Amino acid sequence: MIKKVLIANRGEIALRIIRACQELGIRTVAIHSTADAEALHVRFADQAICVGPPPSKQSYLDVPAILSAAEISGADAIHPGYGFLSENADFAEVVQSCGLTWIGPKPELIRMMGNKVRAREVAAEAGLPLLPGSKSALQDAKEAAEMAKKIGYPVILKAAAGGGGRGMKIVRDPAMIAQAFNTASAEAVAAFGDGSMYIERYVEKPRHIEIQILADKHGKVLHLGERECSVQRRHQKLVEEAPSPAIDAKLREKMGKLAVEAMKKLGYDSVGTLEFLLDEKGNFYFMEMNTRIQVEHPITEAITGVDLVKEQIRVAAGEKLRLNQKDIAFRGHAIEFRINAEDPVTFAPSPGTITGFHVPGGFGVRVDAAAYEQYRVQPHYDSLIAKLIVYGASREEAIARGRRALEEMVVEGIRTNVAFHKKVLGWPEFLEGQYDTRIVERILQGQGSVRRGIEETP
Ligand code: MV4
Repeated sequence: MIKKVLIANRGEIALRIIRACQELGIRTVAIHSTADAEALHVRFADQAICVGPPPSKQSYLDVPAILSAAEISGADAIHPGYGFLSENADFAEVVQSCGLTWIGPKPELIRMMGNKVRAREVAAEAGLPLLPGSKSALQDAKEAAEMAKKIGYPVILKAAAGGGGRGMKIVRDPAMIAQAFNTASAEAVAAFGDGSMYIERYVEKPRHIEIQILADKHGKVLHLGERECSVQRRHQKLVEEAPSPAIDAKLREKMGKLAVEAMKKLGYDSVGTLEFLLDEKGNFYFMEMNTRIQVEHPITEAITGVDLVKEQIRVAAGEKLRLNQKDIAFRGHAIEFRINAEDPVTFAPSPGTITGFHVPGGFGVRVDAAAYEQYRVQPHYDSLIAKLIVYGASREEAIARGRRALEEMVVEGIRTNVAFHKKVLGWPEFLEGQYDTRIVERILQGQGSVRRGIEETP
């Protein structure tokens, strides 16, 4: 087994990983920037090493500094969390070449899924349903136009190196396709250093559904059901729930089985998430795969009782999964609210000192937070300060508990999106479970805020 894990991350996920390690009897090493010297992950880890100044590039993304910290501390494994280096195949490879255990999937799988054109190819070969679109990267604007004509408008151009909504362009008018291709490709070169593009039929009012996978290094692959992540603003998820109100047991089993079979074919060997679009008719299509633990993993933990981070560490250490698919039962309903330090109207980050902080508690409430009273929210990092996860026997109970818990939440001294979450829990289409990825736009229209769809998103 792993003896000492270095956590190459910060914030609530670093704490989440430390807690899992403590329960497994594994020592922990936190790394931190000078700005995070007082952070909870530093205080709760067995050991902490400063790896650089506040900017992420010089600390949480500084590979030589992180590897030196691993060497100095005698860590035998690295957990990357989410964001930062978590989906960097080169980092995973160098971690392994240093003789350390990488707590994540094989680097080649990270690389494969990082290229969205390649991911589409392998997903198709592995039997996952795809939207009509290009089988490989588009050569030029002419090919984009030919493909679009075949697929039928509207279409969406996506950057192979993009993902998570970055580098996409919707095209509704055939007269615009060549220009859209050239602009999008040039933007992709500027953003990712890779102008490769692909094309798909555009789905108008999709829901974002993702399937949680858990696999070991011995060929066993399980699915832990889906998460509904359609409550997003500019590709930032705000509220997630499990199960999805749009998915029944039959569809869950169908999607889960397809995902498991595909992951078996690929030899997937860690936690991972397959993202799908669900259209208005109930058809689902593979979009992309995330090869890391995700922010919203706790809602799956709540309804399955499986500790995903502990399982992720165990399988990385080479242990066989003790769970079987028949042991995975879905019970009750969970909702996660991402509490961000941001202006409720402009959504601009709102750094500063938290002068008052009280988190809700009681039955069915979990708060994963790295903030505390007198904590200073840094401008250098993302604005997530806490995740509130509520669980109930039914969706109605989870919603009522969410309302109650949000009322208990106190964050003073900075601005947050707590009021937005209360609004979601009063929004009829959310309450009915009948919403799609544009729900946030509609909620914000109601309060007269700036609206931008993905058409205008750079
Ligand atoms: C799409 C789409 C409609 N049709 N692809 C955005 C994130 C990335 N993973 C895929 N995305 C989309 N791809 C086709 N063919 C609509 C989106 C999309 C979206 C997807 C999930 C959640 C929120 C979204 C918001 C806008 C657009």
